[in-house]
Amino acid sequence: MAAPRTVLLTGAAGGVGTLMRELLPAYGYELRLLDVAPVPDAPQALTADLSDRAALREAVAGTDAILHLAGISLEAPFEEILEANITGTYNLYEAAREAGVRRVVFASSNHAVGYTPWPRPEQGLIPIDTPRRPDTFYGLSKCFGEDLAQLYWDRHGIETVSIRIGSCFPKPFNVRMLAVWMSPEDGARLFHAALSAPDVGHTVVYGSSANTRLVWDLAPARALGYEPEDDSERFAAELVAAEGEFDAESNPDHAYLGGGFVTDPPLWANRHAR
Ligand code: NAI
Ligand code: 15L
Repeated sequence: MAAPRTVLLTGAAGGVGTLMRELLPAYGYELRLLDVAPVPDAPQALTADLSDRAALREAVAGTDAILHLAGISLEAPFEEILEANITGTYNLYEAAREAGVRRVVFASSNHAVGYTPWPRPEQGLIPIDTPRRPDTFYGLSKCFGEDLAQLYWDRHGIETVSIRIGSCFPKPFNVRMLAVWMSPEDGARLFHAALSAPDVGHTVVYGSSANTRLVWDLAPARALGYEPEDDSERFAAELVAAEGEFDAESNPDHAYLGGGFVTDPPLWANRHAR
């Protein structure tokens, strides 16, 4: 596959979308933007819902690849997740199939495997083929997205890299995130690798920086050519001072990979809305 140039960025108004609008053009991409919300300072962006199939057909026409970030990014009632994340992702793949788009990068999430117990040091890193254990309807929708990607590769030859993103924000904001944080710059490196690596079929990877406290295997991401340069450890002293050390034995928020999504997803959703 020739390196993609024109990339449809869905979810362009969101947190990661805003960061990638700034960072990805330096890799040579021309971004076409789509979001149900207006994208600030981007009058050319398409304002459309993932339920609008005609708008998706227009959005994908002439693009080389899709970076699919749009959707509900926290826990929500099942009907809302169904419409935005499940049916919406299906609609987008159908538009890609009809238009002949050959590569998708799908923003999956650690919450597809959120019920994985936090590994003790002697257990080693969580492998990419660990059984899926979604922690929420949100995590379940990411499992669906990964399976949809597999189907569209096997049946239609559309390649996807599904990235189980940890926490992609300018800074980690709790001690759990010290393990799973992906700096925006490493996020751009990983999205670029996922967009440009040859012959990915459907590949699932974890997405984070090379954190000192890493709990999962970054080898599948590195195999795409991803070379992370950041480590969350520079934020550790401040976060540990505020919150205490990470404690998988006695803090229920630290018992599973999915953190607070496992213990209290509605509370997490509210607390996290920012
Ligand atoms: P966000 O909530 O800030 O942005 C999502 C964007 O999608 C919003 O701008 C929203 O308007 C748009 N959107 C929602 N429903 C839509 C629909 N039906 N049609 C069109 N647009 C719609 O989320 P964030 O943090 O930017 O995450 C981006 C993607 O990465 C999401 O799919 C999320 O699940 C995934 N992800 C993010 C992580 C993170 O740490 N930020 C971690 C793991 C996964
Ligand atoms: C996610 O999937 C969410 O979209 C994001 O907002 C973070 O909460 C992240 O996971 C996380 O686990 O920290």
